[in-house]
Amino acid sequence: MDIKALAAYRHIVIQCHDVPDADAIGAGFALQSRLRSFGADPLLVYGGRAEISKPNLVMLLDALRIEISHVRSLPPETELLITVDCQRGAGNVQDFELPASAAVLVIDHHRAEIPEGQNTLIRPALASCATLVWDLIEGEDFSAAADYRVCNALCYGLFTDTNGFSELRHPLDRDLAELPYDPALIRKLNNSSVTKAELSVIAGALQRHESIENIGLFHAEPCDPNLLGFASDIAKQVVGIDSCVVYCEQPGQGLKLSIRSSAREIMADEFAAFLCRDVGSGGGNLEKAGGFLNLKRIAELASGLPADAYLRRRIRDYLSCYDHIHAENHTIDFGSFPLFRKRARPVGFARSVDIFKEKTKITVRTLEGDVDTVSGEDVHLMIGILGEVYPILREKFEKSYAAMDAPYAEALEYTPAVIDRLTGERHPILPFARACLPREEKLVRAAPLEKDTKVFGYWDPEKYFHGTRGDYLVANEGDYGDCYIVRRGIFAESYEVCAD
Ligand SMILES: [Mn+2]
Repeated sequence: MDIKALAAYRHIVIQCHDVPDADAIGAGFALQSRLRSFGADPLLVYGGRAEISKPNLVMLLDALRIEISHVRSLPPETELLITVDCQRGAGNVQDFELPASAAVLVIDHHRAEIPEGQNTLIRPALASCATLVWDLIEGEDFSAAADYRVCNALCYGLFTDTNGFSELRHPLDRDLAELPYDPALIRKLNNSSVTKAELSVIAGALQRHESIENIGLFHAEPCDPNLLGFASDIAKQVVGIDSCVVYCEQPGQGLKLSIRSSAREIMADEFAAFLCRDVGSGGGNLEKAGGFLNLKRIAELASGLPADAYLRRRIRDYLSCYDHIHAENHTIDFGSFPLFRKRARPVGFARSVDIFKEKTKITVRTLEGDVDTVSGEDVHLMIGILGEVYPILREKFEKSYAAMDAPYAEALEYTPAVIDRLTGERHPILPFARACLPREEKLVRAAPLEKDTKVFGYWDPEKYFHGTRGDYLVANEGDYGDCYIVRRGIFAESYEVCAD
């Protein structure tokens, strides 16, 4: 999406969803600022019944001098309407009348609710719309980091959509969270988010609870989703509750969930994704997650069942559906499973010293998290088949892989980058990457799962592998204790049957 080309429209309106939150405001304001840098002068507006009244948002508008108008109609001369953090046509954004000739653009990070096409940019993998807008506006001649107002508007948007940066999902979210925002401002806004009336909502939620085995379920009055996070942070500390779900209705739309986990057997992000599967979306990290269950989709899937009953049923399903396998102590007869060979597929690698001067402190930003190391002749960077990056010692690399002459040219979901820790600059790896092939043949025993399963491996004391029926339970030939789960699609692509 070319922002400069958009700036050629004369009358642009940027519309946030009704009852705008910090993410909608921040994303809208950043986009407005960038369009202004190209000479356009977009209006920033929202519709709906209520005017912005949350104390932190009023402070935000004031502190960053953001001009946003609560409107009843759009100017008749509007040529381009951009909805941010929402999708024109969806229920949470007022459907204003527009001239037939006007163009419409949708920029959002929620699950698509309207047909996607040329005029939609919808990326649900991102935790905030601020992240998406930041990715759009950052360029050679514009740096959000250099603009106090834009930088803080974006970071606060991400902050509030990720429960204070604790539910960052995508590497881009983590990149944005590192912009030089004003910590005093964010702290002040963050500590002005609850009114006295809302304090009663939190107290009410904590009082109305039930236990489903070791999971606590708490019901809040309809409220701002951030309040759910406050309540769940308290609820998870109760002895005997391994995981908690705090939810409230968003009238006419669905249930908003906040989830916490304090047990190894439940990863909050996986639990959230399970609860929301097929009827919404959920995600987060090991300990904290959030989710949304869409009323319409629940009605399609389980007609007649009230949404809260559906949620209870999913929680019970979660507790009963998994087989647990502990790698160090299982009785599975892997020897009777068919033998497979891992297909040799080229992966990528780059010499760290091709990208950085020797002894530069670097952070390798992977899909899973950050790894710190130092560049040198002995450190290579590997790029796996999913675009995951990790450092490897050259000696180990040479033992395990044969470098090829070809450049590495896989299409990846995420452009892998490595960060210079001193300057904060991101350096892409792909221009330096070459292909290589694993030297050793890897043999495994594998069979499709008959039941949803969690495998607690011995390499990672915190996380587990989880799979559903049809995914593969795999153990390395020669060490059946080293077992794990591989998704069916990846298994079919990566392994071939081997005649024993
Ligand atoms: Mn948002």
